[in-house]
Amino acid sequence: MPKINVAVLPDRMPPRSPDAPPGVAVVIDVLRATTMMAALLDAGAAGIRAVRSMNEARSMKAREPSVLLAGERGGLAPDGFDMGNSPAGIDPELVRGRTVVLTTTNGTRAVEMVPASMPCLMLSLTNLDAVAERVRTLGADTLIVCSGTDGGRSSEDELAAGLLVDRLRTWTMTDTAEDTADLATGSIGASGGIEAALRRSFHAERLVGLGFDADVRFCAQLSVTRTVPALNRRSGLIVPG
Ligand code: 3SL
Repeated sequence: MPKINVAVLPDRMPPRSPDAPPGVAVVIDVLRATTMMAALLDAGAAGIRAVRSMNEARSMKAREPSVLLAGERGGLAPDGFDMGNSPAGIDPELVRGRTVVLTTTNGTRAVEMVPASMPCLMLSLTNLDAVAERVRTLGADTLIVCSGTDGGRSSEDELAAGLLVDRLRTWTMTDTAEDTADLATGSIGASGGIEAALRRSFHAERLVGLGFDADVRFCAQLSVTRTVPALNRRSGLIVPG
């Protein structure tokens, strides 16, 4: 059976030996970057370029003015950006057919930190079952990478990670993967549902405080899309996989 592991933060990814088979990485930033990626593709975006810095994003726009700039710092759209990081606020008229350059504090950083040899898929609660099916079909050792929040662990990322592991219980699980699955199912039971569990996170409270309650509700939806954003290593674009 393939092995499933969870890195609770990007810098806790286990070291890889150069001759190891590539496996698959699944990056999660439930609030809100990977949910945003699936929602942008669902709204018709041609592709997403995930970059770590705002400078990088702005120079891409300078080189290629047709791209849209999206993202956040401190949860809010940076000056001059076409949109923030709000999946509930996407304007399909604006994004249809366009390439979106996305930069966020934690999620796009996590994508960049995945070793270039690994195929990379994006998980959110909204596409959980679609990603689980994809991973099962690929049948390769899988590393789930939680983006975390400002260097600390994120309960909402670990919730989604645990639900993915829970769907792959027949696989060989590392101790971290098994603990994550048990904690996720336990926390949903104790909270009375996924949205309630998500709302208990520090990050959800912060977003609600910034006026993004609709995003928290959006991000809490379970398996409402079949879109599996995947990083195309040749073009550098995240597209439906
Ligand atoms: O840090 C990130 O990648 C963001 O998703 C955080 S926020 O929810 O948009 O503030």
